[in-house]
Amino acid sequence: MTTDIEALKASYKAAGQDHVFTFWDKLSKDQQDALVAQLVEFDPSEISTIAKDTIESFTKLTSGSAAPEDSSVEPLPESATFSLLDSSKEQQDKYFAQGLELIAANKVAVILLAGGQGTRLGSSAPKGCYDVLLPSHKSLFQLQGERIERLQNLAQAKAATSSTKVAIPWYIMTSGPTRKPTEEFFEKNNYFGLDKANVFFFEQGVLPCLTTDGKIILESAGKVAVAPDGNGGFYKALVKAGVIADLEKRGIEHVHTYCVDNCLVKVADPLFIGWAADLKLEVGTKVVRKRDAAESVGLIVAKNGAPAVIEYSEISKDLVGLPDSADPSILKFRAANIVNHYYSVPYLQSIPSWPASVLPYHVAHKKIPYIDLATGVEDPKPTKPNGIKLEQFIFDVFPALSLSKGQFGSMEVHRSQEFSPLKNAPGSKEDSPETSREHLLAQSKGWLEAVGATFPNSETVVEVSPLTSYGGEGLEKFKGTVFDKPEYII
Ligand code: UD2
Repeated sequence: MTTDIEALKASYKAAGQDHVFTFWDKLSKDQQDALVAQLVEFDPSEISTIAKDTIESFTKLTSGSAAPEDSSVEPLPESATFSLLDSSKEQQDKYFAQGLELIAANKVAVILLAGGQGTRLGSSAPKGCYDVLLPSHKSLFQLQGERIERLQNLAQAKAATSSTKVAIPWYIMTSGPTRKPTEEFFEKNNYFGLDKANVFFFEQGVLPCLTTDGKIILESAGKVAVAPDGNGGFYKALVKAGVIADLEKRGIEHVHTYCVDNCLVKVADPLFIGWAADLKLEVGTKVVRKRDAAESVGLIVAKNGAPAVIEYSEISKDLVGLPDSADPSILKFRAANIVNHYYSVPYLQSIPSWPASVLPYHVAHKKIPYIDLATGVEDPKPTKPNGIKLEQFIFDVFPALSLSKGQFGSMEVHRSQEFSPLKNAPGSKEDSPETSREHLLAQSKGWLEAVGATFPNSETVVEVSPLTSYGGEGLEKFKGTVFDKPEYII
């Protein structure tokens, strides 16, 4: 397909973005074609409008001149929350059984958010490939794949009467930089034993990086600097990549979506799915108690009566540290977002009807490789942030849901059992490969001690494979076992 170059140039000029053609005449035919292939993907007037609106509102927010939103912010009402910390085992078992039935009926799928670039971790490979140095040296992707396998087996036993093979389809959202290495990793690891017909890779969109006055940045003479459009790009990508259509084709009704870097994530958690299905939620989210006021997590709140998440990068200082009025020893706002969401398929099917305002753009100040338009000199590694990346946040759809109509719910879970994010480089005090390993092994040991196993030597290391146990079940045979060797993988 030949592009009308003059029309393209005119559309970029009309949007004040025609500087992207600064080096046009110096480009080879191939370079010109590559630049055009990028430019036709964007709507320059939309980019300029987003830039204007977003940068203005973000500047107000960070300069403290934004309207004081704090007054309209309260913790989520009890009616919209369910806590594993203070509900009965019977109630939890009931939801778990309900969720497992849904899995056994092939009505549950999983969507993994794996488009992030993990810059803080300092690894160039996709985060899911990361080995947190467990005795088994399993990657995060492998742990997640094996949890799916274990659940399929638990549900298959339940569905023993029917001939249907239980499958939990796994949709993996990547971004440009993570797509190829992720697919290669799955191929190399034979999809961690899963049937590759049930593993589906798709890609989120990208957006141009901008200068702080809203101009598209050229990375080089013939290339626009781009970045993934944020985990909120998930919704557009689901429609564009045909994931919704595939969910419909498979008769899926419930979706679990989660963050790749949480080594404790309960993938397709039957308890979570059963609870959300029982309450007929459109969207559900898991939270943990915030570790401390400084933890880099979003906060699940009620804002003007609707569910919302205030991201750690955008929350006001006074709000984040407010003590609880009833118990000053804990934070008033302590429901930490952990990128662990439930969606009903009917809700996802409504995506094409959403207004653009449902998903605003957020601004992240970043170091962006660029070419100087005046001198033609490239700076591949700026030493300080020189531009902005626009991204959408997956939880920004929450305010469009009604609490009074019961469309949204929040489930509080045990941090030690469900949340240990891998964010920071080795050696960091928190959220590092070392803390991931420590929390995973502590969970395994806790499961075995709960069935009556003993560890005479506190140095003993034991790793329970997800294929052996999903959440601590099926370990009764270790009752009375004395684990006295240095290391076990069971
Ligand atoms: C995320 C949450 C934050 C808190 C924290 C806990 C959002 C917007 N923020 O912050 O509230 O829960 O995690 O760990 O969710 N991703 C993509 N595409 C992108 C960007 C991110 O797929 O363009 C994925 C990424 O691979 C990961 C998840 O989204 O699975 C969270 O991304 P992150 O780790 O960059 O988010 P973080 O830690 O800033």
